[in-house]
Parts: sequence; C-alpha cells; structure tokens
Amino acid sequence: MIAPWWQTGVFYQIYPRSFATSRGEPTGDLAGVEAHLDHVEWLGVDAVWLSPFYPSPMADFGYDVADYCDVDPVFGDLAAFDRLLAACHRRGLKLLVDLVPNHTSDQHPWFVAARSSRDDPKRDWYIWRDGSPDTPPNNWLAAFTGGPAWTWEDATQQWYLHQFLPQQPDLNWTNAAVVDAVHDVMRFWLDRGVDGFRIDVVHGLGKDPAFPDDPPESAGMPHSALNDTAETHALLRGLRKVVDAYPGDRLILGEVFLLSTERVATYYGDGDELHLSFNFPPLFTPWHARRWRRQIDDTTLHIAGRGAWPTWVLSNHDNQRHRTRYGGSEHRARAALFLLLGLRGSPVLYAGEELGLEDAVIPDDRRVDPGGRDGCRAPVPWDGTPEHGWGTTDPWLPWPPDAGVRNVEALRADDGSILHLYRRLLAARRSSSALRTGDLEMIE
Ligand code: TEU
Repeated sequence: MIAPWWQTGVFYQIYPRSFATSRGEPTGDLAGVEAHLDHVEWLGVDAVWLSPFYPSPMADFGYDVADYCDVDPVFGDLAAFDRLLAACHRRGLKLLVDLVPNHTSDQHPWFVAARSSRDDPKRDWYIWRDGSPDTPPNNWLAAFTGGPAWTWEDATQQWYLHQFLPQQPDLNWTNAAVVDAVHDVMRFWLDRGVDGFRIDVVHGLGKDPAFPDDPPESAGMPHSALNDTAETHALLRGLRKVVDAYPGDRLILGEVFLLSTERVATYYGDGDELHLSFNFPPLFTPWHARRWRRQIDDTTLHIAGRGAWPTWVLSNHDNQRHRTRYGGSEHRARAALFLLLGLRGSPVLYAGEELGLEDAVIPDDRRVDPGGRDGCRAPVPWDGTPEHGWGTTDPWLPWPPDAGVRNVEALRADDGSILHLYRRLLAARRSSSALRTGDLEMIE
C-alpha cells in the first residue's frame, strides 16, 4: 500500500497573526500568507496548518471562536481564504484549518443564547451546574488563570464549565445537536476544499459524567491536561467518519495534550479515531540524549506498537521555541533538525524555526497573552529593514532577537545558513523512502 501524504509529508504551522501582512497592519492576514507561499514552497514542506482565523474577540487570539464559518476582518474574508487555499493547491501544498470544538467564545451566538435563560433552547449546548456561588461544582482548574474551571452566572444562578478562559465556555458534547453542529462546520470547510483539520484540545470533548474531582497528586494542573475519558473516543469516531466520507485522504490531526504517550496513543483508536496525534512529552524533554532515547522508545512502543503513525514537534505557538528552550545555541538548533527529520513519523515545523528564531523578549507593558505565550508568537522577520517586510516598525508583538540579520532575505542569501540547512534536509528527506517511511533501529 502506498503511504498517504500525511505519513510521508512534513507539516508547517502558520500562526496567521504573526506570519505576514498584506496591508502594513501590526497583525498578519490571510493575503499575507498567500503572498509568502513562495517561501513555504521553496523551503520544501508538504502541508500547512493554519491556526484560527475565524471571527473572534481574541481573548485567546482566535482560539475563542465566535463564528466557525467565517473569517475575522483582521485576517480578511472568505474570498481571501478561498484564494489562499487555491494558491496552496496550485503549489502542491495541502492546507489544514484549525477546528476548535471543545469550546466557543462567550460571544458566540450559541453561548449568548445559552446564557440568556435557563429555558433557552441552546442552554444545554454548554455545561451548567447548580450550586452556591461560593463553591464550584468540583475542583477542576482552568488553564491560563489557574482558578476554577467554573464561572458563576449571576443572571441565571448556575455555574458554567470552561477548561480554558472564562471567555471560552466548554460545549456540551453529550448533546446530539452540538455534535451535528460541529460536523456541519467540518463539512463547511471540507466542501471548500480543505485537506483536513488540526483539532484543538480534542481529548477534552467528552467528560466523565460523574464530574469527579481531579486527584490530589495532580494539584495545580489544569483539568485540560487530565481530561481523558471513554466518552471522547466515541465522539472521535464520529469526527473521523465526517472526513472519511470525503474523497482524497482528508486528515484529522488531533491535539491530545496529555503528558503520557501511552494515553495519547489511545486516541488513534483502532484506526478509526485520529489519523495523527500530537504527542507533547518529547517537546517537554530537555536536550539530553538518555531522556530523548526514553521518549523515542515510548513512542515506538505505544504509538508504532499499535500500528499507528507518530508525529514529532519541537515548537509551536504555545511553548517557548525549542532553540530558546535548548539554551539558545544555533549549533543545537541545527542538530535538533536532524533529530526531528530523522525520526520515524510526521514532523511538524513551526514557522520561523527555519530561521533559527529564538523567543522575543517581551517587556511587561507589551504582554498580551493571558497564558504568557507571547515570546514564541513574535512576528516573522522577512528582511533586514526596520519594518522587516511588515510595512510597520511596530507590530503587535516585539520582533524576535537579531531580526536585522536573522530574517528570510538575509538567510536566503547565505548558503551556509540554518535556513538552507532546513531546505537541504527537507529535500534529503523527500528523496529518501528510508527517511520518510522506513523503520527506526536504535544503535547502542
Ligand atoms: O492548547 C491546549 C493546551 O492544552 C495548551 O494550551 C496548554 O494548556 C498550555 O500550553 C499551557 O500548558 C490549545 C491551543 O493550542 C492553545 O493556543 C489554546 O489557547 C487552547 O487550546 C485553548 O483553545
């Protein structure tokens, strides 16, 4: 059998706010992405995963979605999306969009209706609990705030659940109408021609119906890193059927943010849940040979061991860039690429790592993310001018370090740069079936 594209290919994550602008704004947009696809194609990746660009109040910079089937004016409009998708396809690039089904924005019309009254038909689309205003229904903690994962609604005298910010209420996936509505959202984008979805917090959808307290040994952990229930697997089989009904190997790549590879592996099901899953324990592993060896063995045992295909990722929009995490040395950033592209599985790159970018230093008065993740979201510098190709010297976040020399134009002009190393290694991987689909054997 010929391996599907998502098994042989390399993914490239674009955080649209920080990639490129077409109109000299402090934030990037879809037309900016389209205008820079030359770079993506030249680099030699196979698929782009685009972080959310939907209408959003931006409490979580787009992961709080107020309309799943449109484009926020900050990023453009649906026509700009269609042009970007067509441009990707013309260049032989696949395009994944980010599906955020665990929660909506509190400004989503569904939640606006749900919170309006206990009798509203949408009330049960979210998760409500009775109680007294001073005692949340259980001890679950929200990500980013560290406070309770429940907020008291004074107007209707109930708590609602939010595994993330209070502005991100969790949808109630036990309600069949919610399931149908999200399936329809998927069809909306599949009909437009997307090649699949990266699915946000996909392990979060199902909840233990008893809503038990999180155990004392995980004190301080957000519930979103612990939620791991049987209910979710049935829901995943439903999402999988939606994409499988379409021709052309459409993909679901899930974000399963659990800190055990053994548990992550279960979200592949029996080939009937996720095609691919992120696996973050390696990302949280320091640059240390023995520790990495253990992660690789774990992945082989649990993911490959059930006939599933692993993914490998070192950087994304939620974590310090790996160059910074590994101590800042460019030598190490280069070595890390050999590791990333040499392992058995599908690598996912984060835009800017090919420039050897480090996290930006964010002064206190420029911090905007409630989760403290601004550093890795610094805008990509395209050239050495003070505007770095953005048409403004003052983008939404400060530039990454050394942008005057560490930018696309300068590194492209230097054949020995880390950017050229990325390109050469990606080409080597593409031309070697051993690197793309071969086995992995460890040599002591
Ligand atoms: O992330 C989910 C998630 O679990 C991480 O954000 C984690 O909580 C964080 O790194 C702190 O440890 C996804 C998105 O990738 C993230 O950007 C969103 O903020 C989050 O979901 C909510 O939608």
